[in-house]
Amino acid sequence: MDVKAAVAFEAGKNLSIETVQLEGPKEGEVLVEIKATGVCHTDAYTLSGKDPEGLFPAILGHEGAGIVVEVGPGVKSLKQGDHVIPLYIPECRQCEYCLSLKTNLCQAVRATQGRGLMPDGSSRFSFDGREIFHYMGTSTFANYTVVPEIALAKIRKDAPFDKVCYIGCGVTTGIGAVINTAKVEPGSKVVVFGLGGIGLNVIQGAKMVGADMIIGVDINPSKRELAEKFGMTHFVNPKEVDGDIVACLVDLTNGGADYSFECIGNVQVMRQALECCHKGWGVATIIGVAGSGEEISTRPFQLVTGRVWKGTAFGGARGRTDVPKIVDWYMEGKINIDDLITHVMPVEQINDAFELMHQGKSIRSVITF
Ligand code: NAD
Ligand code: AHE
Ligand code: ZN
Repeated sequence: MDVKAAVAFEAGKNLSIETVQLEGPKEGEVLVEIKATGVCHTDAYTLSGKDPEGLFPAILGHEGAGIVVEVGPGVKSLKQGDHVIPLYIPECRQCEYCLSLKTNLCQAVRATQGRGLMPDGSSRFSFDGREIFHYMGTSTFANYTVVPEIALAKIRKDAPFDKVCYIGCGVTTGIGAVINTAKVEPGSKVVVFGLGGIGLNVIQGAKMVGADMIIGVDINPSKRELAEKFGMTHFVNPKEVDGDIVACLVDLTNGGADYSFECIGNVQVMRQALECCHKGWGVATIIGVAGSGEEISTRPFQLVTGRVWKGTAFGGARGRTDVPKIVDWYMEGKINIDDLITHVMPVEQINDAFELMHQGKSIRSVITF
């Protein structure tokens, strides 16, 4: 079938709106009509050429929501008309990783997904007879996409697509990092580096679990107001700190953070996130994604003396199980998504969404089809 898609032909170039061809779903696959998709910084990261797994030409996008149009042979858990959120981390409930209950990193289709292909090793997308790669197994920058059954969370039908698409990445990543990965306790002192689409959801999660002090750190002072609305109690702009930012944060927390979160993708800040933690118990959770070849470093003494560095993908959430529950939280008014969606635009304007992100003017832009 013909599909409207924003195609990334080359790293560093604007996306191009094209009519591409999409083959129907094969064994275990599902054709989904994408109704809305968010634009996450990770899409920009891959488009920039810094992602070692970045492939071109590709259809990016991993924060979508839509409706099942057709199911392939063998699909049992979904039917035409179901509302779904595609998952860049599937949940097969059968692999060693799923069965361990120690991680959400289902590996059932990870190898082919990382090569921009469906589990059978081929692509469903093409343009002028040339193969186009899938992205993160989701490719939501198209009005139709094909996704493995295990990579779809079925959600309630009354949830608005242009809001709950954000649960496909940013909301779940931020709130999940607090609840599932760091397991922040009530009364904690929390430092959040980067107050964008992820960091504000970390703040929202920290407030939900009853953190006492929630310090937001960002070089863009315009992020302050919204962060305060979501529960930030103190704001630190590193550009306005005289001297060392780590010393400033240790001082402000009276000994260090119980929990810190890096939501930028900057390896120097990842070090600050660890070193601002409290001696003996502080835990720094890395959420940001850093470019190919970049590395983190610290004095091992930081770890010897009890600080912990950990990381999280999709907030440790098991998508098919957890995403429908987070959609319920939104529908019940327990979490705020609306105020984080600062821009909504048709797919024809998708490059503006990337521009707004780079200029620090948006939190989340949502693309509608
Ligand atoms: P964003 O662009 O919306 O937000 C980034 C924020 O960081 C901005 O407010 C910016 O002003 C701030 N910032 C930049 N440099 C800074 C610095 N040196 N010190 C302090 N603040 C600084 O991006 P986002 O969509 O929130 O994504 C954030 C990061 O999280 C990206 O690296 C993205 O790839 C990653 N991410 C990871 C996961 C995961 O599962 N681990 C999921 C989603 C996004
Ligand atoms: N291809 C990248 C990996 C980037 C990465 O870490 N992605 C996160 C999700 S970011 C969503 O916005 C993730 O889920 N990681 C686990 C995984 O298996 O990819 C690189 O740097 O190589
Ligand atoms: Zn994302």
